Amino acid sequence: MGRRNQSDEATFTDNSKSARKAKSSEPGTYRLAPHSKSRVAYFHDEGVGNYHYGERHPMKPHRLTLTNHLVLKYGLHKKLEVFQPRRATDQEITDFHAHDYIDFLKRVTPDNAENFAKYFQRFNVGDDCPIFDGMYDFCQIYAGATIEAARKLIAGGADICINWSGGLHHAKRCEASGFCYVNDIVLGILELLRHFPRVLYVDIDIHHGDGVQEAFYTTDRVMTVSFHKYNGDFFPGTGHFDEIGSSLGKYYSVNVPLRDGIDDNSYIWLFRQVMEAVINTFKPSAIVLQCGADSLGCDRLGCFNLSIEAHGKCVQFIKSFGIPLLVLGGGGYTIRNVARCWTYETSILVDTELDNNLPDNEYREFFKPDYQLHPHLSGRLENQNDRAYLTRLKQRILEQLRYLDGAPSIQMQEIPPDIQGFLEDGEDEQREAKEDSEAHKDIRDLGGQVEVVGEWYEDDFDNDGDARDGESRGVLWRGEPSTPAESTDIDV
Ligand code: V1D
Ligand code: CA
Repeated sequence: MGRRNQSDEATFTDNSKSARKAKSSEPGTYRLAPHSKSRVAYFHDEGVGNYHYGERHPMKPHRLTLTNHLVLKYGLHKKLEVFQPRRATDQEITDFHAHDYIDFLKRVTPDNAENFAKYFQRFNVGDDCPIFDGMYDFCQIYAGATIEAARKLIAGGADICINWSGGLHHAKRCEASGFCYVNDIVLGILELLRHFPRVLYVDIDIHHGDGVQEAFYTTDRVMTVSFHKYNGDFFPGTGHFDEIGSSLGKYYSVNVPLRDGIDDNSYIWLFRQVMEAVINTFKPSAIVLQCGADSLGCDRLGCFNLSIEAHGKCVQFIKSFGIPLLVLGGGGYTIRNVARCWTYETSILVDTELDNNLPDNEYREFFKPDYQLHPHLSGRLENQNDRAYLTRLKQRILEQLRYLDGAPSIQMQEIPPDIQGFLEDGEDEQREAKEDSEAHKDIRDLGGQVEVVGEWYEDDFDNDGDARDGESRGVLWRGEPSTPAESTDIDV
């Protein structure tokens, strides 16, 4: 593309050295030779872009049609193995979600909604998560694609799998949230855990990846890292730096809280510093990357200043480690830029340069007036993340990772096949025993106060003064009924 400049090169180089370093003979751990081309599988359902959340709602599934259209018009399909995914079954979806919640999602429609009104609050449907025609079909489509993509990686059928319709990171076990109903990411990671000892989740959506963090808050087999805007108020209100995980999962949640207007160089620098350290410490055997495009400049809901090129460099950096990779969509509300961004990232994943002039296409009017792949998106907002803030943030994260390095739970050797099942009985017991012994430290015993590491409270990272809800974190979902009310059947 010829858009790279020298300062980019200086701040953000390819990571093939790390890829070589990361070579391992551990089962379920593959590394691509640094310079070989990846085999990339692309999961797209032709109908997924036809669902509508509602006229005034910012989430527009049509962006998926636009993205796929550009991918095809650029000829990228020739470098991809393209799959029409099958829908997720109820059984697959209830591997994470509560039966009564899924029963509700299946049965409620705009026409019968009034009969279900008493459940709206409980399952958090309403303005953010409206009931729309085909809502559950939509969920089955995007979740089915993520599950199939995870299975493709497990089978060794691809090095990288892409599902731009997935990445709905806010959905909880028994509750919709932030435009998300079914958490395909959690379902995909659960699938990956059947085979891969450790899964890293990375989230570059401008919103905190709360649903995924919460689902894996108490396990050391999944590390979650979210970069997001945080001021204690911005949706979903979580993602403070000191949310680090608990029990076996302590130190395995990493939060990178950012202020408005972060620019390309700052973001890329921080992303690279943090992710290189995370990957070298945690040594994931698979990576799931949520590529929410609301972190771009000029997003309808976002307030960062990133260009499409910078967003793509994060994808490039993760790819450069050569670890099996599942790439997902997420937020993104200026849909012409979402389509540009995810098309560009598809090209990065297949190592192909694209002309900055968009090819002729039926949706050309969406891309006026410039008709380019890389419109100018930055400079709209002042960068409120100064160098001192970013440097301290980086240091604190590296300190957290050092705790993880010394933690007895992070044994990097092979996990014997017979204990690879996720949260099987033995692990449950082990966790409970550890929880008992650490009960005095548990956030739930601190009346909503969050456990601190070292002295990290007394500075920049304690500037919100909010009372976070400790109850909502560290949730376990298997074999553990929630409240009696949540485990009753739906009755209309
Ligand atoms: F502006 C709107 C118009 C109609 C309906 C909803 C919105 C809207 C904008 N921002 N809703 C929000 C956020 N919700 C609130 C609520 C007000 N409170 C009481 C809560 O601020 C939700 C933003 C969701 C972002 C979703 C996501 O981008 O992270 C995403 N990732 O993957 C899929 C979606
Ligand atoms: Ca995020």
